[in-house]
Amino acid sequence: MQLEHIYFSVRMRAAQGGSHEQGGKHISGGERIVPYHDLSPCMAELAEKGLNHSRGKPDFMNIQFERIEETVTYVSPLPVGTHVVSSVTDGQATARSLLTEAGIEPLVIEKSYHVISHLTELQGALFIDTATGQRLDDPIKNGVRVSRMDWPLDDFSCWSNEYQLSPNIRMKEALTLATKVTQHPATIAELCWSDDPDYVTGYVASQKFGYQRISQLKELGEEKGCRIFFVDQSKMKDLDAYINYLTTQPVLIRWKQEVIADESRSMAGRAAE
Ligand code: PML
Ligand code: MG
Repeated sequence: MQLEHIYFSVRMRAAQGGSHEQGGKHISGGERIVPYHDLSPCMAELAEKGLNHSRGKPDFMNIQFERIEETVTYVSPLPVGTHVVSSVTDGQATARSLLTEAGIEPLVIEKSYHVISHLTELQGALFIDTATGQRLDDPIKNGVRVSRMDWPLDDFSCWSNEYQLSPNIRMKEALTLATKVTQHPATIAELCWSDDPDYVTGYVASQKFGYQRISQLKELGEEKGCRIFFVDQSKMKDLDAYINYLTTQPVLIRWKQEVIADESRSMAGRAAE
């Protein structure tokens, strides 16, 4: 087999007090898509990520890889905007106004905040129906974990350099996920902030306005995170098909290609002058 054309999905999850299935506390997770020759460094990086985490030291870790059979889709990263706010209250007001701009009814937004206020822990994403404000994913399962997405570091570094953004790996991972999730027409918006106690920046993402970072969405030290997908059920075949897209469709973010395409377009334009 020609290994250089084959991609592997690599996943890590770490917990404390036993595995996630045994009710352990979620510490860290990671998702990568790499060719065969990068499997070893990739697994070492993911192990390091899980072993040194602000949520605590894990006593359970699972790292697995599997060959991807599905065709990989290449997607440009969502455009990024930043809102610097002076308090959590301001940040949450900004989040609510962005969700409204994405087309979510205020009552649905309030219902979603009500749902998250009653959660103790969420490992994956929670789905809120944009028509009713009701939770759509199975509450027993503690959220749906989006899988099979990555943004190769060299391409991300060129992108962050071009936009003069600090090459923050956490943003790379979150923007990768948000780009994959909002590619699906049923995802009207995503609202997220971290479960890491030392990280207070969060975001609202949507195809309408891209990835809008908000500098503070929770208090420092808070370990309760949030990831909500606002979904329009009329734009999906059924919930299983939507979950199948989120968990199995491999998506790689690629920005440079866009530049190359733009450059060749402008060169073609110049040649035509
Ligand atoms: C996470 O840590 O899981 C989510 C991080 C969200 C914000 C990332 C950013 O800085 O843009
Ligand atoms: Mg986290």
